[in-house]
Amino acid sequence: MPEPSSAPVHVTVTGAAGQVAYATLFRIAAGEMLGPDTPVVLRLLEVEPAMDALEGVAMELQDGAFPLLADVVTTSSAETAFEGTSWALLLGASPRTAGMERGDLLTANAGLFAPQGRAIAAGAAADVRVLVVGNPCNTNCLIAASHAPDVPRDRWFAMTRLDENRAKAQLAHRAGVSVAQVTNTAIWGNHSATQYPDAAHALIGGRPAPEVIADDAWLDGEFVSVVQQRGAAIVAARGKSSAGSAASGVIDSVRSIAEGTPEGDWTSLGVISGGEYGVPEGLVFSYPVESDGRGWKVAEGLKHDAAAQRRLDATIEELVKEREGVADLLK
Ligand code: NAX
Repeated sequence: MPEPSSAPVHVTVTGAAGQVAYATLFRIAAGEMLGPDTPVVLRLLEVEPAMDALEGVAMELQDGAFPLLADVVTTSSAETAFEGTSWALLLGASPRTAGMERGDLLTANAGLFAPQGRAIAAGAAADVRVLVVGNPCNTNCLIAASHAPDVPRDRWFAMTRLDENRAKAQLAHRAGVSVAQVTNTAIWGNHSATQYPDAAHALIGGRPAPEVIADDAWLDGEFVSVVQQRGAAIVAARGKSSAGSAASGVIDSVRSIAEGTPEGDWTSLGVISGGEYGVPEGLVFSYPVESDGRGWKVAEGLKHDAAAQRRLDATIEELVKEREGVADLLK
């Protein structure tokens, strides 16, 4: 195989000894995320107690003998981790422990995402883009971005692509078609049980999903709740949260941002709202996003009926409350 010719792209992964990282790192090293011609340097951040485990991951990455993997940096310093990075994948987060209220979880994570935001602002590459996966990912993204005011607002993303992929898979299964036939599936709002998986605008083989599936009760009921509750269902079945499918969500998100979305289609991403669709400005809200690889915009002109608007209002309300809960921690 010829030597990759271009300069390596630095990719930071936090929570790098965690299970989502374990399912993601080898795919990045294999070129699935940035393509077969782009060498990468992986910059892996963990907390001090997880450094031994992280060394094991680094050894395995070495043993993969990936031609595109130019170097692996392991560190417990955010400054080192984000130095020169073009893609910051924030997978690490404080887990919710027994008896912890959602507010406590938000505060615990603020203590982690504020310094990471500052380190990104201080040391990342000029083209840095940040994808927050660690939960609660929308509000964690908001916190990190608020501590990095000089990093343009359109570089911050929270991951809802896994939810979109789940929704597509449900629609494909129900319609008895390949998932490749399902497009224009949007996740609106928070990556939580209030999210609105939108089948109304989805297309199956180019036709409206409600027309193809012809079962509004299923679309308004089971479809929405299965997607909203899928994370919990995986935990119940597997005893661990979704890691393999989350890794696919990470790879798909980055590729959609970097390579662009197909003509007429979009990807779901939490972005810093500019007020589109009546969402309060500044919330990190998941929208259908169209990318051309250089920039992106929220898909325009989608209409919501009253029931859909109620779902949107519920997820907006939850995100507003989350933002209020961390107001003291925002810059
Ligand atoms: P794990 O608990 O396996 O891994 C998390 C890792 O983060 C741990 O190794 C921990 O040491 C590390 N960490 C904690 N604080 C850190 C810090 N300050 N700096 C660097 N590393 C730190 O969790 P895993 O299953 O990998 O999930 C990672 C996160 O993704 C969780 O917050 C989870 O809730 C979230 N998820 C979000 C998804 C999404 O669609 N947005 C789906 C997958 C996943 O559940």
